[in-house]
Amino acid sequence: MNGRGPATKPTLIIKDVKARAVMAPLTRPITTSVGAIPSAPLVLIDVLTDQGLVGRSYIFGYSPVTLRPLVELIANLAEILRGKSVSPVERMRDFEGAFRLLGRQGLVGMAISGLDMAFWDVLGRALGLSVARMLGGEDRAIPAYDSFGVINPKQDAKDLESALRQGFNAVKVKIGGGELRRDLETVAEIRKIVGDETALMVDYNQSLTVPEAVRRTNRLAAYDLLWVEEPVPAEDLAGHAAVRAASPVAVQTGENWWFPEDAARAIAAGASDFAMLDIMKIGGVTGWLRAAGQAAGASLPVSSHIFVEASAHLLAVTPTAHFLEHLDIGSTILAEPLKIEAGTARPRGPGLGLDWNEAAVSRYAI
Ligand code: SMN
Ligand code: MG
Repeated sequence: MNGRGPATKPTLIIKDVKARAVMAPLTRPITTSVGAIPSAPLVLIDVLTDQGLVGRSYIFGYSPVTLRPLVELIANLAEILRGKSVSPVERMRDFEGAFRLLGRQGLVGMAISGLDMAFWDVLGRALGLSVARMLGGEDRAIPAYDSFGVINPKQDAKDLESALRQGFNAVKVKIGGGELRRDLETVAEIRKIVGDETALMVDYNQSLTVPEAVRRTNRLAAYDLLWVEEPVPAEDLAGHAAVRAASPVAVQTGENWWFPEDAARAIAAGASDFAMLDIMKIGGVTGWLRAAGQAAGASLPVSSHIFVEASAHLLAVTPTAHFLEHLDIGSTILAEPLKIEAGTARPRGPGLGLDWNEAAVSRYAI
């Protein structure tokens, strides 16, 4: 105290927002029953503040066709952000107002979430704290599972074995796109390779109908699966609830919930035994906190979807935190990729801990 009351940090003001697109090589290509992603279409966001501090985040466009529109959308959003304070809750309120008529699903929601992440990042940097610590948590180790695409267990056995050697005691694979017989062969082979002590999850990426999902999960249950993920289209909440009622395997969904309102609808529909939050679709850090509160209220264990660096901070403060999904989309353009130690990931600050490897960013720029 100096007689003038407690010292307060000056409010950070948004000076400008920069967005750049890259096609980042993947350390492991993403293959699913409904299509493959050979390299990662990313948009890198830099929020420049009046005090020289920069907030950073990246978002994942799934397809390269989204990159140019996302860069332009974020540049246009800069118009309504310049001169405003870096106050994520207030800026979320502005975004809700600005897009009340249009709605926020899709590219708009991705841009909003990315900006929100960058706001929290720069607040953490200003305080010299990781986002996990700024939110009242610790930089604690979060259990992670290694997430594979569609694999051929015979050819890819060495990758599964290397995951176990790295300390992972949980793995997920994507299946579907063929007959049940193939799923059974794949899962049987993987169970043999990883042993009985490793948690095993499967992801259908929305590719089945309800009756087919019920048929397949009843046969796959013999392999002791921790969850079956998105067996039917993500927006079919009644369908997920129906699978859940008839499946001996617990159902995981949530990576396609848009903003906390979708989480509320899915939980009310009884669509899932777990919740998998995607920080880019759930509304950034602000949206995640609101959805995590709902999941905790409904006793649903929460896992993350991609975005390993940012998600580690949020899982550290999620009351029912379950697993971090280890699926790397950004390490090739980051100065310091997230480390996995003994099958766990630890949030790293300051902020979200994202710094660009500018040489790599230039190399992969589009
Ligand atoms: C996924 C991840 C990244 C791209 C597409 C799909 C996914 C998962 O469903 O759960 O890993
Ligand atoms: Mg999935």
